[in-house]
Parts: sequence; C-alpha cells; structure tokens
Amino acid sequence: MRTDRTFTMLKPDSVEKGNIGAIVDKINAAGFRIVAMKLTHMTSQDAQEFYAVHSERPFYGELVEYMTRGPVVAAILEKDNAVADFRTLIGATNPADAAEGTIRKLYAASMGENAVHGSDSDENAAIEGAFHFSGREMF
Ligand code: IDP
Ligand code: MG
Repeated sequence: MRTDRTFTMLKPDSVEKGNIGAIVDKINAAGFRIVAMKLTHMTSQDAQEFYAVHSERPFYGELVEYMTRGPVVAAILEKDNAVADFRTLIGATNPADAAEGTIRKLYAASMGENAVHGSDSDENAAIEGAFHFSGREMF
C-alpha cells in the first residue's frame, strides 16, 4: 500500500464561492503534487456510495444533498505522508475547531459545509481515487 498519495474533493460550496484557485494555491504551497484533477458532478447514487460508511448517521441525507447540489473538484495528490499531512492542512471537520491557517478555517462555513474532503487512511485514499479516476487520468 503506497503512503504518498491522498484523495481530495473541493466540495460544492468551494466551487460556488469561487474558491477553487485559492484552495489549489494552498495545496501547491504545502508541497503536494497534483496527480489527477477534474470537475465532476456526483449523482445521488455516487454520493451514497462514496459516503456509505456514514449511512447510519443522522446527517447522511443532508450530506448526500450537499455533495450533489453542484460539481466538485476531485483530485489525487502526492507527497510523503500524504494522508496525514493533508488532514493537517485542511483542519478539523468543524471549522470552529480548525487551526488558524487551515483550509477549513479559511473557507468552510460550518460542520456540514466544510469546503474540502481529505481521505482518512492510505487504504481509503486508494479506494476514493479509483472511485473518481481511471488509470489513464492519473499522471
Ligand atoms: P471528515 O470529512 O473530516 O473526515 P467525517 O466525520 O468523515 O469528517 O464526515 C464526513 C463529512 O460529513 C464531513 O466532512 C461533513 O461534510 C459531514 N458531516 C460530518 N459530521 C456532520 C454533522 O454533525 N452534521 C452535518 N454534516 C456532518
Ligand atoms: Mg472522513
């Protein structure tokens, strides 16, 4: 299992607010190489599958609505220790708890609308990257 890649989405609120460029700048400045990137609009079935681990949580329906209301920027990022370093860069799930300077502190509105996704393990990074990209779209 490789440890130098993670998967991210700039969520619909980031796209709506015109924050794609600013967030990609932060990602580049933190030393991540972009391996794959595209705008994509998930169907409800896509979002239900992507977030299946949360299907029993009370916010699942709201989460699927949010993640399908417009396109996201999906990307695979490469750097040593990618998963943990990217989680540090994005900050806590709830922007109120996120450290100063993190992407969620800067750009997230709330716990639900929190600007970005970051994989939580090397295994999930591989699964989530393959969910969105074919081998021919990774560079
Ligand atoms: P993470 O994105 O920081 O890994 P998770 O606990 O995996 O956080 O939750 C996945 C996503 O579900 C969050 O990023 C957020 O968009 C949403 N979410 C999590 N907890 C809540 C909540 O209590 N209310 C509404 N949405 C939530
Ligand atoms: Mg998570």
